[in-house]
Amino acid sequence: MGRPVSDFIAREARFGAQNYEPLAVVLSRGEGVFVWDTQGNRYLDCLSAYSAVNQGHCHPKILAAMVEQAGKLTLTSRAFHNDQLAPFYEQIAELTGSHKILPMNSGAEAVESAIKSVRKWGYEVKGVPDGQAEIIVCADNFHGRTLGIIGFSTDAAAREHFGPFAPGFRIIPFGNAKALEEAITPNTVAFLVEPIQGEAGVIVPPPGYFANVRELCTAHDVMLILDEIQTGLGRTGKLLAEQHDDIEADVTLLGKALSGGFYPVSAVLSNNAVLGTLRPGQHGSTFGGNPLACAVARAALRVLVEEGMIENAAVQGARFLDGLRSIRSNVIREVRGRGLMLAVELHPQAGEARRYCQALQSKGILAKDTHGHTIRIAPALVITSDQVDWALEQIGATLSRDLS
Ligand code: IF1
Repeated sequence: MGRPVSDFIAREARFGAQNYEPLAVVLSRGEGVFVWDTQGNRYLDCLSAYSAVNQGHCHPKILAAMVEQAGKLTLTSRAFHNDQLAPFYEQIAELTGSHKILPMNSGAEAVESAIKSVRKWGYEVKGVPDGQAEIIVCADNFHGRTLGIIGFSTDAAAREHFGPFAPGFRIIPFGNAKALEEAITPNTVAFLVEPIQGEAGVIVPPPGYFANVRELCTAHDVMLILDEIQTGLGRTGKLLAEQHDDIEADVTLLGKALSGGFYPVSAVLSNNAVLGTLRPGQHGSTFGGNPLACAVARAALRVLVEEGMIENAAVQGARFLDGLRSIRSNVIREVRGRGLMLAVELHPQAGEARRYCQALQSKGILAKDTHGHTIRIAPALVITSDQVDWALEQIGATLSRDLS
């Protein structure tokens, strides 16, 4: 038995900025799909750190790579070369077919870096007049927390009293190709979009949407930037979510699971044209591309592929989705998702989804509510059939009761 949970929570509250409202659980250990709290209770983690631990908590091979590299060389800055960067580039290029790679740290930094790069491409290659570049984004987007990004958020909580914001963004509805066509102007340099909107509540666009988007972007010489920070690296049952639609983005953003949750590692991937416009001194990061990050990311990518996690996400995701859809409950409004990126939306009159997450916690499942009425379910991609079935039993038992 460790210290009481309330002790950690009260001490956090005393000094910490109150920008989160976590469930009342204090975790101290993780392994695979499971985490344990300070009291020794085990939970099936159905959030996976917002899909950063796709490979499962504390994957032994990623851990070994991290420990080995940490004892050799961790950070050189990009003022010098390091021996881990080239193999990191080669591995991503081989896996994804991309031609140029820019390593950063957080997801938001990858998004910011892509915005800078497509603007530069717009001015120097497409011929947009300087200062006039426009980027189209979607309503209910989530791309991170930096000033540039929140400026084009439509979520009041994310934006309110953080302005003024940068101009140059146009907001259209998600899943509507006609709206994209109408929003494109000669100054449009890019369309930035999530393949499945995560924070919005796991919104899967209508079939054919991305094929249309790809055609429009090609026809108008607009760079298609897919933010695969959450959907990428196996989460939806494919390496990249774009593969479900048989398309290729011009710019792909990776983060989160690129390190398996050990370390913040993100990357911008592109064709030669977009990242090819960057010259020395125009962009950078102290930690981006450091040897520790590169070694961790290489191991994280290797186990994802070698251990069949992407295929497992497709198989177990289908099992989970079927199981959720067969739960008979008057509180469930809709079940959505692809692969192991799943969500259960509750009827507004069922009460707050958070209450159901608390009830799930008492049954040994950690999940996160979003937008009041939706429970997100995204376990690590190493989950087994038995674990899926067990989770379905607990979720079924919880949602068959009306907690309102
Ligand atoms: C938080 C959501 C998930 C992302 C996409 C970029 C980023 C994210 C598609 C930025 C980050 C996180 C951050 C987390 C909540 C969370 C989230 F609920 F907001 F939507 F995952 F579901 N693009 N998503 O989802 O990456 O800079 O954080 O590394 O607490 O803000 P980051």
